[in-house]
Amino acid sequence: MDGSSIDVVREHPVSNAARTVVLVGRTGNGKSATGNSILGERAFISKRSSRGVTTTTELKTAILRDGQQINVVDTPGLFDSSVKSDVISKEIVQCIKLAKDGIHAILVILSTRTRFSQEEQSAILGLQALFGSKIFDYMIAVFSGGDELEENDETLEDYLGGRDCPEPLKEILGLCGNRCVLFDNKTKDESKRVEQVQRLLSLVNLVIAQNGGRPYTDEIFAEVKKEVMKLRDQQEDVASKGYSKQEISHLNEQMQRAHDLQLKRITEMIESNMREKTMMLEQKLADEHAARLRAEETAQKAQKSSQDEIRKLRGDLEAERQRPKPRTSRCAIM
Ligand SMILES: Nc1nc2c(ncn2[C@@H]2O[C@H](COP(=O)(O)OP(=O)(O)OP(=O)(O)O)[C@@H](O)[C@H]2O)c(=O)[nH]1
Ligand SMILES: [Mg+2]
Repeated sequence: MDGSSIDVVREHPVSNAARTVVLVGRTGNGKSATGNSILGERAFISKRSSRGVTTTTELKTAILRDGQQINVVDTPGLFDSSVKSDVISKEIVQCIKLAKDGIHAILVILSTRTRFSQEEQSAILGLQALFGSKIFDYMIAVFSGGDELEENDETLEDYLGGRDCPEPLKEILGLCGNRCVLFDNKTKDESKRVEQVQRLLSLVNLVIAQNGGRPYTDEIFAEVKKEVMKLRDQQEDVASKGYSKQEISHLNEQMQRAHDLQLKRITEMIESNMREKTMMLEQKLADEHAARLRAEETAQKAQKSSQDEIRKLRGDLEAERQRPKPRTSRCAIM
């Protein structure tokens, strides 16, 4: 952390209430492995596979050595282009339900073992389209594969390549306030694992401080939360009214059905919202791509025409050189 970041944390001391982080990113980037590193146990299934391993959003909790509670929400590779929007919206609702006290940080898991792809860029921009630019204030980029970088004696800075960092990745990191951290999820060295988690938690604390202690929330979050609270209140109410067991079970069933219907409505709302925003985003990226191609074509044409010109000049020069020179007539001196 730089000096100014330390100042932010000093000026806004954060409470030691539980931290909730959500892991997002392309399938196979190491979301579940990073979740396990944070929790210090094999809580999520993480393995090499040709297809998505995590299929549903899950929450696991651990109490760290210093007593800090950490809730980790692991998600499937939701923003891969093959995933349908109804699945994404269902998992988003599930994620909000699980992170019931709000999300303190969104960990975007990137892998140093694969290239940053356009698909990843549009996925992150898709999150922005759905939840607004405020989402970036909560994002931290976590690069997995620290062990492989170390094998090559490389640091994260070397990997990112300073000025040579690909423009789309640079842009995304900039939007995340350049908060990034490297994780080696394969390490057997417990002190290294703890140190990585501490570095990440410092960034989470920075995010919390910079957001005035407020976890991430928006309209969709508020709606889901309202429904979850409503169901809980109704269930408590029924339980306190002295109904028979059978009546309670019948009423609970009815309330659960109404609750499910409401969540389905919210899910459909997210889905249609997402479809619309995705289409707009795809159009924007396609327009940018077409503009880039046009610019390249113009540059190529300009290059070709100047090459043609040079070739012609050379030809003229050569022709001039080859032309027989008129003999200079000698003057006869009489
Ligand atoms: N060498 C190395 N391998 C890693 C690291 N992190 C994850 N992996 C490997 O990457 C593969 C995929 O990891 P997962 O944690 O299952 O990835 P995921 O993002 O959860 O994948 P899905 O659940 O399919 O979305 C596994 O074989 C992990 O062991 C790391 O830091 N170093
Ligand atoms: Mg996984």
